[in-house]
Amino acid sequence: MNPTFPDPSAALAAGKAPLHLLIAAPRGFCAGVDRAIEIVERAIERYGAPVYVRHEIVHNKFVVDSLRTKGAIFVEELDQVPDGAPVVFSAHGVPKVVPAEATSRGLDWLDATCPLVSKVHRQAERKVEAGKHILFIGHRGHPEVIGTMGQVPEGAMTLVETLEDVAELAFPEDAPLAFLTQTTLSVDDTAEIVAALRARFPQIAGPRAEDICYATSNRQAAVKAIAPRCQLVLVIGAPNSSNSLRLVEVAEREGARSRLIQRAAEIVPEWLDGVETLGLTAGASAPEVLVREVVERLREWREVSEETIVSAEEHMVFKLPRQLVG
Ligand code: 0O3
Ligand code: SF4
Repeated sequence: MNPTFPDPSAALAAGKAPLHLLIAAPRGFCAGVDRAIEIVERAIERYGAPVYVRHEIVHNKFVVDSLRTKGAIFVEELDQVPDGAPVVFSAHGVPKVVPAEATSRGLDWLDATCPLVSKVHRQAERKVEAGKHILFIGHRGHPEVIGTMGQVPEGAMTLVETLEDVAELAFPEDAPLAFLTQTTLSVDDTAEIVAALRARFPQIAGPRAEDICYATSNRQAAVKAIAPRCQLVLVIGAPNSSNSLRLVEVAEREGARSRLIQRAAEIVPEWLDGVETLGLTAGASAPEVLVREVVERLREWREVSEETIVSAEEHMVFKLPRQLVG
């Protein structure tokens, strides 16, 4: 809260037109990202550098680069980890074969999979044990999707990305089906896909509550709260960050132009032409320091007033793996 409104006449005298910022809250780091980064930092303290990390710990270059300077080495596959080196699995989760292989090689491994992603993994196993075939709503090729599909035997899960995919499913109406979802999807798109699944397969079993996590839902709702008042919404996040990409879509559906940026330097000054109210948010993997960097950049061009619009409070904290406690 605490909006600071500059004196418009002073701003105009300085040759800078006023720009009002609506900053979404909640934004930025979620509990799963906080935990994943802390796991890497503590692993470096515990084992000494280097500590290997399989895949970007979270999808943010700034975070990855800072951990690299502390002694993390990022690789894509376990076979890039030398024998005897400690390795951390990223927040997005890994197929079951990955920890199994790490164990068989005698590696010290730590799992930074977000507990909310792990919860979906366990649901997948349980549904398959109960004889269900799973329809998994998610984005093909995303590491969380690869990780979740890798919890069950091949052929036990079918990926559904769109309404068209639902229409093309060849299962009989009474097939023993269940659905699960990726944690970082669009709340609105997913609701439509789930409704289409329920219409085609009335007996389909679903999770009791949405698998889309609290942080994803809250960040999308926070964008909905600001975007209708903005001509432009900037989302700080990486192009491979699913949850950040969804925030751009939400802003655009609410009628604002929206751009995904990784750093302040990517802002094109012309984007601000005609913009009086600018929305600002950050994906779950983007640190707050980058939000401040953007605000400072905007201040170089315009007289900026800031207003934070809080649409929810978050108090979630996840426990660290027991190997790192005590
Ligand atoms: O899954 P997504 O691409 O949004 O991942 P990010 O950007 O690293 O954000 C953290 C979310 C996550 C680890 C999976 O839920
Ligand atoms: Fe966990 Fe949600 Fe954050 Fe993903 S976005 S790491 S599921 S809290």
